[in-house]
Amino acid sequence: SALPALLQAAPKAELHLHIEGSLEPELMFELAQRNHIQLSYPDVASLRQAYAFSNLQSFLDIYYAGASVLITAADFEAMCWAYCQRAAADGIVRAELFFDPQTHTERGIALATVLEGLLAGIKRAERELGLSLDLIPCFLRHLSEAEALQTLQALEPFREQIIGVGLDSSERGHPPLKFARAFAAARAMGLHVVAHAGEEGPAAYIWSALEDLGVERIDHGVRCLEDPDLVAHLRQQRIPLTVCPLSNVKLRVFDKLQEHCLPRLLDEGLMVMLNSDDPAYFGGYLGENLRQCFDALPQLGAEQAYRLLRNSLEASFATDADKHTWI
Ligand code: ES4
Ligand code: ZN
Repeated sequence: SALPALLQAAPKAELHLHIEGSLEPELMFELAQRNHIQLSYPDVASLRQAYAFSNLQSFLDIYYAGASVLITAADFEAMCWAYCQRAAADGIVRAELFFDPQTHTERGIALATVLEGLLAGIKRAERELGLSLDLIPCFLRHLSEAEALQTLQALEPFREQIIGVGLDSSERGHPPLKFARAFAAARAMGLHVVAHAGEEGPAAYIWSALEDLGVERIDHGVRCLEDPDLVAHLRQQRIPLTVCPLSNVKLRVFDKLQEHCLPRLLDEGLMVMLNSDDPAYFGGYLGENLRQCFDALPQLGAEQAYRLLRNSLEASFATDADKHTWI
């Protein structure tokens, strides 16, 4: 089909991208060497071989170990700039980048260092690539709500450098309700709020993210299909679901792309779009997600392509003025 070539060039937004998940093995080894950090794998090839995951947790263990090579602002800048170049090559005009402050502060890296580096990468990409970029720090849900509240407090001096907060990491056993007060505090600061829900966790966690946290978008959300009342609610309220097909296959949410529920989500009239999640770990950036989905899923055609791309721009937290230049 000629569709993928057209899709590649069309303007689009990426709304579910963990910047630490864009750290390619080559850069990881370069930073490890420069910072005198010993990785658990001898080289790029053996590290890549370890990227065979059985579930979310088996990925997270390797992903947090990989992030340990990030020490200086220049390290964060290099990672961010590398992602932005890949994004621009895929026709991305707008990206909202997740990062995990606690992964770094727990290792003794100052939040100011993390932000200095990421913002330097962002400024360069805005200037040299014309991208529109913003940052969304996420709370780690395997840690306590008290730690999330401390993180939010640490972010207060950087309020103007972020547009929202999210919730990520191990989903099962950590329902959204656990973070109700942290999210209420974030909303009181005027921040946008999103949360991972219904990736490995049940549809009830999607309800809880909406009702207990007040989120504006659901990250993943693919398990909503298990609850018809929830599907009706998501459709009526036009709540965006930031779907990540290659991630879902790598983490065994679906056995293969041919079995992914994306066509059904679209048929149900839901506000879905494609995202790469952790592209360095899951086998491809946004363009690759689009290509592989349109190859594997014959139910997808031009109509669905248009909706996915339009939804991505519409569901973004960009200003209406910016959205109008893209849509
Ligand atoms: C993540 Cl795929 C996914 N799910 C939950 N938390 C995450 N952090 C980075 N990638
Ligand atoms: Zn994610």
